[in-house]
Amino acid sequence: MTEQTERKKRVFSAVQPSGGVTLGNYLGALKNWVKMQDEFDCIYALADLHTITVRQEPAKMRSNILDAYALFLACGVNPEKSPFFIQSHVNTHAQLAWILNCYTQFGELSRMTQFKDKSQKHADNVNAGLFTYPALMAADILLYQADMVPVGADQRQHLEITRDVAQRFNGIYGNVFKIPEAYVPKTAARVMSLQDPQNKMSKSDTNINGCVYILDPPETIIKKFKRAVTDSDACVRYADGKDGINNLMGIYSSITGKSFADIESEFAGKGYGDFKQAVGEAVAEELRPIQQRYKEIRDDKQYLEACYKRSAEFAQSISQRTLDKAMKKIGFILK
Ligand code: ATP
Ligand code: LTN
Repeated sequence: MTEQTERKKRVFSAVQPSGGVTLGNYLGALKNWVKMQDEFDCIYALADLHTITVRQEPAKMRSNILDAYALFLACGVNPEKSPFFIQSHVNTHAQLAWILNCYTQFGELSRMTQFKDKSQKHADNVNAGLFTYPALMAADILLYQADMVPVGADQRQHLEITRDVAQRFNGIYGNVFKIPEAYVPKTAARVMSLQDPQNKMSKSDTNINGCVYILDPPETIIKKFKRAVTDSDACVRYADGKDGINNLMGIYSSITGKSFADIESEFAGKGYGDFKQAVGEAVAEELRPIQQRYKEIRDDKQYLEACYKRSAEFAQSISQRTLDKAMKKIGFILK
C-alpha cells in the first residue's frame, strides 16, 4: 500500500460556543464527531471568533466557552485522539480568513441564507463580520486540508462556498487546498423546533419549549416533548405535511437506530401521547450519562485547560504549514 492510501482521511468541524448546546447540534453534528474519531484523523474546534458576529456579554462569553468545551468532552470528544481547540488560540484562522476574504466575491456572500436570517434577526448590528463569516469558516476547514466536515444540513451552503473559494484559489496558484466534502447525517440532519416544526431547532428560538438543550433536566425534556406540536391525523407515520411527527420520528430514529418502518409498526394503533412520551424518554436516557459526566468535569479547570492548550499547539503547527504555503504562492515574503 502506498503512503497515500494508508493515510486516514482528515475530518474537521467546529461549533460556535454561543449559549446552550441543543439537541439539534447534538444529533446534527456532535454525534458524528464522536463516531468518526476512531476511523478518521479528526480535529475539532470551538468557533469563538465566529460568535462575536453577534454581540456577546464578556462574562457570559467566557463561561459559555468553558461550558461548551466541557460539554463536548462529556459527549465523548476525546482530545487525546482528536485535538479539540479554541479557535482564537490559533492565530492562523484570522490570518487565512483575511486572505480568503480577498478571494471571495460580494455576490456569493450575499446569497448566504444564514447571513440573510441573522441580519434580519439582528437588524441593529449587521456588521461586516456577519457578512464575511463564510470566509472565516472556509479558513477553519482549509487550514487542516480536511476531506470531510461533519455538520448539520443548514451548513451545506457554507461548505459549498468553501469549496468554491478553494477551487478558485487552487485554479490561480496550483494545489494549495484540499477540496472538502460536507458529511451530513441521514436522519436528524435538520432537527426542527418542537413548537414550530417548519423552522430549525435553534437556541435563538423565542419559544423555550421549541428547543431542547443537552443539559435540560430529564423532566424538562419529557415535558417539552409532551408539548410538541403535531397534527390531527393521530397516526404515527412519516408523510408530507406532517412536519411535527416527521421531526419526532427523525429524532427517535437517530437515537434508537430504528428505521421509520419499525417506528410506524411500534406505534401502530397507539396515540401521539404515547409516541411523544417514548421520544422524550429516549432523548432523556441518551443524555443522562452525558449530563453526569459534564458535572464531573466542568469544574476541573486544570484538566480543561490542559486539553485545550495541548490541542491548540497541535492545531497551530498543522495549520501554519497551510498558511505559509498559501502566503508563499500569493507572493508574500515569509519571515
Ligand atoms: P443558531 O441556533 O444560532 O442558528 P446553530 O446552533 O445553528 O446556531 P452552531 O452552534 O454553530 O450554530 O451549529 C453547530 C452545528 O450544529 C452545525 O454543524 C449545525 O449544522 C448543527 N445544527 C445546528 N442546529 C441544528 C439543527 N436544528 N438540526 C441539525 N443540526 C443542527
Ligand atoms: N458556521 C458553523 C460553525 C463553524 C464551522 C466551522 C462548522 C465555524 N467554523 C468549520 C464546520 C467547519 C455553524 O454551525 N454555525
